[in-house]
Amino acid sequence: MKTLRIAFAAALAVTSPGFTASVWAHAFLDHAVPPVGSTSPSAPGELSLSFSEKIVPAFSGASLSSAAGASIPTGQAGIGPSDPATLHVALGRKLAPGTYVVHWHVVSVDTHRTSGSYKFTIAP
Ligand SMILES: [Cu+2]
Repeated sequence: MKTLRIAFAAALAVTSPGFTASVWAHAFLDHAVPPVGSTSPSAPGELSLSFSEKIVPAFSGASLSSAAGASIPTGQAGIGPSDPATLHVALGRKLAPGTYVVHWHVVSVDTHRTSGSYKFTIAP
């Protein structure tokens, strides 16, 4: 009986810290400009995506499409020198009113890959 209890405690000690570390280390989208799900009267000059962890720019990027799925050309995604957790994507020309979808994929500095998408709308 005593042996069993010790084995159980040892298993808990091994698995719990590892599980916590892997959950906390991934980069998830924290906030964006234009904001996730927002409707804005003016077209943005760039997209800005701020993540929960520092990201590796060489393996991170974002693309833009219309709500119908048509690809919209953008500039190269990059990070600024002052904030390695924020991805900036320049927009070449002014976006027409409508709903847009941003697809992002990033690799955080711990080498884990995450991706996602969100919408924003420019009001007519
Ligand atoms: Cu991670």
